[in-house]
Amino acid sequence: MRRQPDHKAKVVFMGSSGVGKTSIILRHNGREFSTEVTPTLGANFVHSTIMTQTSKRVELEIWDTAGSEKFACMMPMYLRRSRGAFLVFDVADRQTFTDILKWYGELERACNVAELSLVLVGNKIDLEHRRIVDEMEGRTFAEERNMMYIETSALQDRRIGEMMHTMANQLISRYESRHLSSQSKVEDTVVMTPPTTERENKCNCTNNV
Ligand SMILES: Nc1nc2c(ncn2[C@@H]2O[C@H](COP(=O)(O)OP(=O)(O)O)[C@@H](O)[C@H]2O)c(=O)[nH]1
Ligand SMILES: [Mg+2]
Repeated sequence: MRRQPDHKAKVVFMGSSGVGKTSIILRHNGREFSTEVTPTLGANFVHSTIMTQTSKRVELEIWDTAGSEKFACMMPMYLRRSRGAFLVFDVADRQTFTDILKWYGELERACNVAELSLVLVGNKIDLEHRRIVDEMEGRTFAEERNMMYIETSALQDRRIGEMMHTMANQLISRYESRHLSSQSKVEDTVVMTPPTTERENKCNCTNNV
């Protein structure tokens, strides 16, 4: 019989359009890299079970924005009940790094950031010759906001697994410290919202990217 997860958590991807969020998720999901990524995954989330360094099974419900990063009004709904967030920028595009402040602000508006596991992700490190944001700058920014930091390449499949493990390790240690005295094993059951259709995703607010 399949072992039940020790912990389940919703995690979201945030970051400006084009930084590689969908590519990272597809890569993690075992798909080949494609230069022509459709803006949606067909569904808004995928499930992935990660074994942590303490041999705990953490089931992640990984949400892609499905294009909704273009609409500020989608964010509160998207972030609802999330336990963790990956904030992604493109190391070869400074504007996407500057935009991280805006995404962080969205998180602060919608959630209690102190309770979230946050990972800042500098993607596209294969574009080393075009790199604008160096590792030290990214790392310092992350440390100042209590986030972990990792650099990845979805194109070359570099450190994608490690970024998921970083998140899972952080989630389980937070979960265990919250429930130190409790007997319950799986508490944060995620409400499975059916995927929204493209049409339902449209809203009337201004495009914020
Ligand atoms: N060179 C390079 N290109 C990437 C990488 N990740 C994604 N891309 C490309 O960047 C573009 C945008 O990717 P996408 O996953 O749609 O970004 P999203 O809008 O953040 O979901 C696509 O053309 C991808 O092929 C990477 O690690 N390196
Ligand atoms: Mg996308």
